[in-house]
Amino acid sequence: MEQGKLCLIIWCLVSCTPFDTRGQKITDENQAIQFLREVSDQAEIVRYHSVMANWIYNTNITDYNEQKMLEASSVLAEFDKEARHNASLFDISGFDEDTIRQFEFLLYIGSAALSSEDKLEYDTIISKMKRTYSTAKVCGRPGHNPSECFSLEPDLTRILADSRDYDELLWCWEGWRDEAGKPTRDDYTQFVELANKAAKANDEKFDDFGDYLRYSYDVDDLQADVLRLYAQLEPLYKKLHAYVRRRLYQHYGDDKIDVKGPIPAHLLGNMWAQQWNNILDLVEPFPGKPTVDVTDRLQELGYTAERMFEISEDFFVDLGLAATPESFWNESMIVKPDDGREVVCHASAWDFYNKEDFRIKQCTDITMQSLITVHHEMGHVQYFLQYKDQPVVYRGGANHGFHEAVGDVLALSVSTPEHLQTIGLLDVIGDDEESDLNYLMSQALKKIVFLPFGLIMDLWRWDVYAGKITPQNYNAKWWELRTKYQGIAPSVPRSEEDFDPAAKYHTNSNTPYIRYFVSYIIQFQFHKALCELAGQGDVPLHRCDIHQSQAAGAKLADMLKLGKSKPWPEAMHALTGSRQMDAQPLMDYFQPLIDWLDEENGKNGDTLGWDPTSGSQTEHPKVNLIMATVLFVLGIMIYR
Ligand code: D0Z
Ligand code: ZN
Repeated sequence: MEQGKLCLIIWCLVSCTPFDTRGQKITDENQAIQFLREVSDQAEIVRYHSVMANWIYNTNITDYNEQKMLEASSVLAEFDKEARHNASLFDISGFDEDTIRQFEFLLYIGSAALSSEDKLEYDTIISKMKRTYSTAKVCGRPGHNPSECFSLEPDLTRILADSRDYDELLWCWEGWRDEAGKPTRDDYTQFVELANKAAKANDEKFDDFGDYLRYSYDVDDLQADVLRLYAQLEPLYKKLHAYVRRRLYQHYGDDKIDVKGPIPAHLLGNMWAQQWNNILDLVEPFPGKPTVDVTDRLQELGYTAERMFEISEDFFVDLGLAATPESFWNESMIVKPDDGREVVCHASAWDFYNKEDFRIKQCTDITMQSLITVHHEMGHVQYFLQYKDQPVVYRGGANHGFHEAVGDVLALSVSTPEHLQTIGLLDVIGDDEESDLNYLMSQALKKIVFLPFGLIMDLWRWDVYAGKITPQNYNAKWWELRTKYQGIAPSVPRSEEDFDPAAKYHTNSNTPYIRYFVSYIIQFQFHKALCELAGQGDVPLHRCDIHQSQAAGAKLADMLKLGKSKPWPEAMHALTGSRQMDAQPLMDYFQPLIDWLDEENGKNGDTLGWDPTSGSQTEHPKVNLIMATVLFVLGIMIYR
């Protein structure tokens, strides 16, 4: 739509809003409700145009499309600012709880609170970082044509997953960091300054941008909460870590793996070592059993991206949940284009805010991992569909972790060997204890392994926003966290020339990450509750499949329909009976594997944990300084 119409909307918001001429705040609640309704209707239109411009850019990266996207973003920011201003003309103190809640959401507008110049700079920097990441390619692969270049999706992802060649993996790992991480260091530094400015512009009470982002979780101290949860789960991670390290030692040898140290970061099957399921073949507890990874099978059967999305759609619909509209199937981009277009391949789900247009963009690969991602994205779309009739301020997850959990919860059922057999993706499944442990191992490599990574992404950023980590130690602090929590270390020297946090999409795209940590905890709470509703309360949690349970589907839909109209503990209570994040269901799910790991680690005489200094290639400025001094003194002594 024409800029003119958008301007009209904004102008109307300013001047059509009735206000008391004596400068007193408006106390009439009917007027307030009318105002909220108008803002929501107009927000639908302004947002639609901004999302559309974004979509066009993300599915066709060009300078022109970037320009259009930046323009639309600034129109949206002006709109949000006006809405906030007009909301402030009301005295909300005597209003109904729900009216107050809606007003409060209008007050916090993120980066839109910046001046229009700063906002443009902020958007431009993020767009530039995202573009660097999305168009990065690694060339010069040893033994290949020097002009042959590799993109993250699918090339580098596949190499990381499939190769077992130490040096080839390292080339891939280092090359990606050189191309996607390093170049955005200065942009990122500038971004942090503007982000902090935005936090202050929302409300002086925010110390910095991290403080602003944590606020949406509506708890006293989110960092303390997640650290407490992780402390409960860390023993599980360390057991798994020690076991995997032993198996890698057996495969790669003692010159590559130190059985008491951190694990080399490039050997775990994933570019960021955030999930290790791709090396299941190296670590499977009982190798002779039927496999639980259906990648080969999907390829043998000639599966397409469409077919994978249909599998997911069927699972949602069979629970009695909403079907995706026709336009979803026509307008989504579920295959990487081969017409020379550059696109943002990183998967995403889109709500166009007009109650009918919902899309997914994914460079779908024919693998089990990708099938899980399909379910993850379809979970977002299901949430969009369920809350579409809420006012715009309520169209979001009860908290961000809820939004991330929906698809993953369903995938917990879909991934069970029994279910995969039902839909023809596994021929034979073992129903003995050993097969069970193989399956639990593959799940642990996705779920338990993710926890420390899901935590450190924002531990690092929160400290950056707070000024506790500065550009002078960006990378050193990153590796400190990587080693402390994940027990991994780089196998090539890293320095402040590098910028490894930005070799991850969410850093360059400014997407917060603690939502995934939260999701990985609460999805097991949801799974447990749904399994009970599905009449599977007696089945071990890891074998439960809620397939076709109308009771489970209905209760889930009830929670999703709320959007963020109620505080998240209420939404959680309605489904699970609990008002808190709770790690217990996750621990129950994995209990048989944990027992087995105890036994196995005991047999191998392995001690848990790692010496953070052994095997690390990170530069230690203090050590360097001491070395330099020692050499200097020695030099003087010799000279004399
Ligand atoms: C474009 C959001 C979703 C709605 C938010 C509403 C969106 C993209 C992001 C993409 C994925 C890519 C792989 C799966 C999701 C992502 C993380 C963590 C993770 C999660 C599950 C999993 C493995 C890893 C990662 C997403 N819409 N408030 N976001 N996942 O902003 O409007 O599309 O990055 O199995 O590291 O890969 O959450 O879907 S939007
Ligand atoms: Zn997601």
